[in-house]
Amino acid sequence: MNRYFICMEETHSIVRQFALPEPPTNVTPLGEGFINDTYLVDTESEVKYVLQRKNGYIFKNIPGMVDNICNVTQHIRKKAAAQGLDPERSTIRLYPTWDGKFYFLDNKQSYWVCMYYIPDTICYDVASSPQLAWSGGAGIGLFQEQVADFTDDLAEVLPGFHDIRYRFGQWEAALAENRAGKVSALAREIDWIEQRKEEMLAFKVLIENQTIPSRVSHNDTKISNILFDKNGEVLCVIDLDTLMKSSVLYDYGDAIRSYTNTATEDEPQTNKIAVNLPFFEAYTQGYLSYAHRFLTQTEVEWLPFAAKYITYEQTLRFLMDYIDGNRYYKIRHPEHNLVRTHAQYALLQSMEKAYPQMQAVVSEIYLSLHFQNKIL
Ligand code: GN1
Ligand code: MG
Repeated sequence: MNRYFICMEETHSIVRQFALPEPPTNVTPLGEGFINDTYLVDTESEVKYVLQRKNGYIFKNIPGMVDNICNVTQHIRKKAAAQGLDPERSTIRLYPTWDGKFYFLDNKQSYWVCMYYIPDTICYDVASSPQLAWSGGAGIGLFQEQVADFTDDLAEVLPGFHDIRYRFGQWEAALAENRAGKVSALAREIDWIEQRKEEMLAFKVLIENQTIPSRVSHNDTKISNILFDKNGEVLCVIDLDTLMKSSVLYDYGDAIRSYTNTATEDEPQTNKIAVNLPFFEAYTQGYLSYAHRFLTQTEVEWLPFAAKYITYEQTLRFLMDYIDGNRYYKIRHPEHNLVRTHAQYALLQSMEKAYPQMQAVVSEIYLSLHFQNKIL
């Protein structure tokens, strides 16, 4: 109770550093992000804001991240206006501090940002229908299309983020350090990672030699990072912390990892976890309805593999954090990262079984969109 009070007092004084059009009244915790601390800011009117403390343990260049966000969201607002969409509901808007910066650095060296809260929106943790999955796919396709002609530099906020070669380096170091003393009890889980190293690296080589191109991508497209309106239509992609130039296949893979899971990311009963193929098909339909216009044929061919790649990478990241003493992801209990590891691995296994169907679905949708394009 006391801690909560102090924390809320602190957030009140932080939010007053930002030049908001309306003065803040209440500040309360918001959402379930694994990384940052997020608060909802009320005002006397209907207008609300979101205050967020960025995670300085993970993000080492927060001014660079904030620059990325300001530049890309400005680009999206212009695009959205030209497309007849409401720019203020099509992306996030950061507010400056009274001295004109888009972040505030407090006396504990924590970085804060403040943004407009887009009203009448819903955020989901799991997809509840194929329609919602379709809409989420269309949202990422539209986002990628809107940023496809953004040519300015972007800070590489998290170097090696989806680079499995880099992750294997971290993995070796974590195993050698054995910080939480768990390694000897995890032979089975470690083997899940080791067995698949080669096929994952083979995909990474295609990105390294630019057979698969680099584009502006979001890099964290799980369903809870998308806002939907009350009719289930996608509005915009949020949590732009990981905007970088990398392969857009990671965005597709990360979204499939989350939209097609029949259970939550930390479901302890792994027999409840599988890839939902109708949702896979719906997401892919929505996504390719935009993305077929700019993806190369090679990118399209590798979409199903990207889903396995990101699910594998996520299994590795949860397990590595468990081995490392839970320093990266927020956890609710000491075994949380191990439960998440098992859940991701169950999803990966299900994708491996369903892989031929996933490939067939992608190529059928792509071909039919191309055929329609030719005859229109
Ligand atoms: C983190 O910030 P959040 O909760 O949207 C993580 C993602 C993981 C995800 C797992 C910067 O995303 O990479 O896929 O958790 N973000 C970062 O749910 O590491
Ligand atoms: Mg995030």
